[in-house]
Amino acid sequence: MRAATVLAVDTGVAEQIEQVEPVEQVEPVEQAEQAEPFPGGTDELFTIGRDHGLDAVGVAPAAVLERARAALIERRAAGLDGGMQFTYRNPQRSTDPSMAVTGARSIIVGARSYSLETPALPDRASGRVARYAWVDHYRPLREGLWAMAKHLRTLGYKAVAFADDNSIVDREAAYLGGLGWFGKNANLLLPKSGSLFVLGCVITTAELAAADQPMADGCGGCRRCIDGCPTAAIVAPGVVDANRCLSWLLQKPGTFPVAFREALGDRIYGCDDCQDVCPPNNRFIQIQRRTDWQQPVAWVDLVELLQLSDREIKFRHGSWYIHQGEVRWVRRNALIALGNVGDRHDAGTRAVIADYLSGDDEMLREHARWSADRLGLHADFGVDSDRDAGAGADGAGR
Ligand code: B12
Ligand code: SF4
Ligand code: SF4
Repeated sequence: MRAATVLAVDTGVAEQIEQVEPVEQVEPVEQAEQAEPFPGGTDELFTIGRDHGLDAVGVAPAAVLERARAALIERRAAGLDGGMQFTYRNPQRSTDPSMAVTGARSIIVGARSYSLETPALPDRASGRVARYAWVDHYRPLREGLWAMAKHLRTLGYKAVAFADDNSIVDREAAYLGGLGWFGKNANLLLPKSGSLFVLGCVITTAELAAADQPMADGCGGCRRCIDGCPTAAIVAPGVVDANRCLSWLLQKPGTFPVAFREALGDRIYGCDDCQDVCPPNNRFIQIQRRTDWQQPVAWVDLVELLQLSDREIKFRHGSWYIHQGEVRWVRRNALIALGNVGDRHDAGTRAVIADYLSGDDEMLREHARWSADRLGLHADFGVDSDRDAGAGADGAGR
């Protein structure tokens, strides 16, 4: 790999006080294409990205992401997509940078650490939030990407930043840009830093020197993520079956599969198990951030969450992906988690389950019946002790 294309990630604790300004929404604009070769190297550009909070930057050519395209098509045909849309909706589009930016020549890829100090587990029944969602890390990531894009625009190039957007498959772009290797858990791992990074890119008409080759595999004989996944969702190295992946099942609309409800444990948003067991994530000191712009939300009081109004849930958890903004999916997840980790003697827990058992949403009533049964409260509430009874209660498989 060309040394100049990747900024080495600092392996020491780089405490950074983040002063994040609101991200300026810059609409893609049609600009005259700059035909001249990019002046100078990429150093100045990368420095801009780093100064704006990116931990690693690289360049991939703006060719079609052939491997990702084939994987999307094959996995959808095999049913491994589990009904996801995202990049699966239109694989031709999400793997072709020139459909995002006409005349694209390069993809500048960027990574930003989302490692934070872990807040203590509260003493009340709490739902667990995956690390990447403790604060909105995409906002500062986009800010760093847009800083580079704006610089390119001042030089006359087209440049648009994307992060967690269905326009482009981020991990494959980052891999081709030399930022890291694909772990067996399908996450991209950065050397000496692990996988706790969000990824994004700038697609530009500027012709930049790309990584000569992707990074070599760093997993070796390890397979801890495969063995550590609570639902056996990693069906082959680098291949996740979304039908079994708790991270997707928590986002997917419909009835939560009964077979995976106990395995869900206390999770209400995202799942970190295949990263928590990963040696590089534990071996290396992470780039820890201080988040002055947002208080990390790692735990959510389940009884309180189940009592909030729609508006309050959206206000508190607005950065979560909630299918079509319907907060009943958040409540569904919270009911299962409460069934798994709640205290059957707690008055608040009993009251909230009783409320949902008599609510007007049959999908939520069914999940409340499951929780009551799981907590051994079926006799108290007069519900059948049959946790399989609710499968397919409402709205599955959309
Ligand atoms: C859909 C999606 C999901 C889905 C499906 C995940 C998946 N594995 O595809 C769900 C909802 C389950 C999900 C979960 C998570 N996601 Co997600 N997700 C996406 C999204 C929107 C698209 C991903 C995609 O297109 N996948 C399609 C398939 C085909 O890609 P793939 O599995 O990566 O397949 C590649 C490998 O198999 C590899 N490959 C091919 N042959 C071989 C052989 C070997 C041996 C190996 C190892 C690999 C390999 O090539 C394939 C093509 O690139 C991206 C954002 C984006 N726009 O790209 C974020 C993204 C991938 N997610 C991200 C994160 C953080 C997560 C979670 C960690 C969140 C959480 N804690 O719950 C989990 C991780 C779950 C996991 N083990 O993958 C980050 C990943 C950051 C990183 N360092 O890798 C991304 C990039 C978002 C971002 N912009 O930062 N996600
Ligand atoms: S996110 Fe959780 S369920 Fe999905 S593959 Fe990783 S460990 Fe398994
Ligand atoms: S747990 Fe092991 S096999 Fe899985 S991604 Fe980490 S290093 Fe690779």
